Amino acid sequence: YQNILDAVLNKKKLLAVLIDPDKFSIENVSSFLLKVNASIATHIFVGGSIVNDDATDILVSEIKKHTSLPIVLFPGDVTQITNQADALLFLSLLSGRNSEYLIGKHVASVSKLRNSNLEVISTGYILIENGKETAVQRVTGTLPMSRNNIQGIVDTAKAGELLGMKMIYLEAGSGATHPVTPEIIYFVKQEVQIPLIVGGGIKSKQQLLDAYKSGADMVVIGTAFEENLLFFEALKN
Ligand code: 1GP
Repeated sequence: YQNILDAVLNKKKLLAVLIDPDKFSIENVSSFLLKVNASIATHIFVGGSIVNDDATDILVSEIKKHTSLPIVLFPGDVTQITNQADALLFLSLLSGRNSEYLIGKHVASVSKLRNSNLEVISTGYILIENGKETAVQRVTGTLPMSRNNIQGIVDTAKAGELLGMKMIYLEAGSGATHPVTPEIIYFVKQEVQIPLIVGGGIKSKQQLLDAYKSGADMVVIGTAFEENLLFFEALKN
């Protein structure tokens, strides 16, 4: 977390490459990580909405062999927590009203976290409508916030900060048709002092730059890299 705070303080923008254990095969780790290591990526996130029980543990152990970037868990469920990683986003789904994803899963994860070395980073997670139904929506049984409800999104982010959360994550959903708008990012950034993460549906350099310019401290990209390794090159300059 200190590493992220320092970057924010120095106005350095961060990029997390998301690896979903459900979509990624172990055989591809070394070649994929070669690309990641040579890119502008600063972090690796590992997680997904639906993942088999041991898949995260096995995948993170393999990733560690091929990179020195920090590996941060971005779990869809308690089963995705593994001590092999460096840190864990302790996500609370603030856009929904499903108590399981606000506090229930957190309580259930304590037996795993109590004796672990993972750095646990409390993160307010806000799902925003993007044009199609997302896996987060299906799995959590919650609705995203309307992209027109900017004040509602800003207030939700602020409530997370007031609750003591360390970061806010604005999520359009993996493979989103429309990423979170620059306007939403801008107004949330004006309101909260904690680091702001933005992800979901970012597929071009322009969209990445727009997110940064509007105030995102860290951007998360998964699908665009999964679909086209050349995207790493496109981001180089
Ligand atoms: C999803 O924000 C992340 O949780 C990344 O989304 O796969 O669309 O890049 P993409």
